[in-house]
Amino acid sequence: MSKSRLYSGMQPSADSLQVGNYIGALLQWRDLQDAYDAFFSVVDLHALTQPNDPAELREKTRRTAAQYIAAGIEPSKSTLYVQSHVRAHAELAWILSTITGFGEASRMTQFKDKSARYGTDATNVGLFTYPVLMAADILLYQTDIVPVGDDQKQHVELTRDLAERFNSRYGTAFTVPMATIQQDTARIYDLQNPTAKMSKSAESDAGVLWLLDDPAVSAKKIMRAVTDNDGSVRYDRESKPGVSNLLTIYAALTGRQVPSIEDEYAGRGYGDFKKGLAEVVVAEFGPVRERALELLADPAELDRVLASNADRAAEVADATLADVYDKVGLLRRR
Ligand code: ATP
Ligand code: LTN
Repeated sequence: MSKSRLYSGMQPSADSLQVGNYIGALLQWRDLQDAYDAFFSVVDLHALTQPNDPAELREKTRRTAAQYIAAGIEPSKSTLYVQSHVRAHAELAWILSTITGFGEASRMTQFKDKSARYGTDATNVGLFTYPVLMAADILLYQTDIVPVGDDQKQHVELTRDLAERFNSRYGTAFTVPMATIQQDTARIYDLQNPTAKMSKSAESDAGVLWLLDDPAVSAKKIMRAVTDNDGSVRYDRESKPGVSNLLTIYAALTGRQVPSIEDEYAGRGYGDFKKGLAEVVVAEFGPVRERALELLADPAELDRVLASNADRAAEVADATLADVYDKVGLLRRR
């Protein structure tokens, strides 16, 4: 039996990924890549919805791809590619935009948040159609499951609605995908502000643990992480968000259960606990960082891998797009 399809992606919005991306996305992608026919993209077209320096965007795109591979996504097993290398994404997004309601798109909370933050004049139309492009990403590959954080759930719901609408209006062209949402325990918070999600585009980077940071810098950030005055290493998301967040990171990176870590550090204070976590983080990220830097030292080889994966992706995507063009009534070029 052929494997089910899986699709996910991340924006190249920073030079390095952060520990939340690693725990919340990459570790699961890596574990799922054997059981599924998996497609992982670096969604550079989506990244254009934010202001970018062109040379920096190119570099961030390579760096994001290198970190996927360094974290264990194997380009010989999974299809790991750059979104803009497959033209069909932008083309299908256009078709899907013609069956997306204006009101429907206006209800997307990510758009509402971002446009409220920037103001209408600084909000570009790409931000508004962002979810339509995301739907195109997913639907081009006849995707069965989409592992994402819960902030993306609404976008996958829209994707399902668009797939069903297209299929019933024009005939079946798309598999209707399902979001597989990560559990809340996989949510990592900012080390300095442990009630806010850790994010690549945080205003200050003091609370962000970067995958590609120097190990000494990561260790220092952990030692300075905000905790509380209670002094006991105990998970309590409500009253001890800082310590709970550190415990979550510790557990996720070691595969251990939180209570066993609590036991290990019972009566030992935060200094010891943070030192222990710093060792775990350095041991886990050290090899990932080295591998990523190695890959980035040979950009020609990395580009070659991305190109051959893009060829593989385009084969699937082009077949879907051709079917869609036929179904909506575009005249075929002979
Ligand atoms: P940006 O600040 O550019 O929005 P981000 O760091 O918030 O970036 P995304 O690129 O939006 O991350 O998300 C990529 C993937 O990483 C998604 O699957 C998302 O759920 C996951 N992810 C991001 N931040 C965290 C976090 N703090 N905890 C757990 N998972 C996260
Ligand atoms: N919007 C997503 C990134 C993304 C994505 C996708 C995720 C773009 N296209 C397709 C899954 C499937 C985010 O995580 N910020």
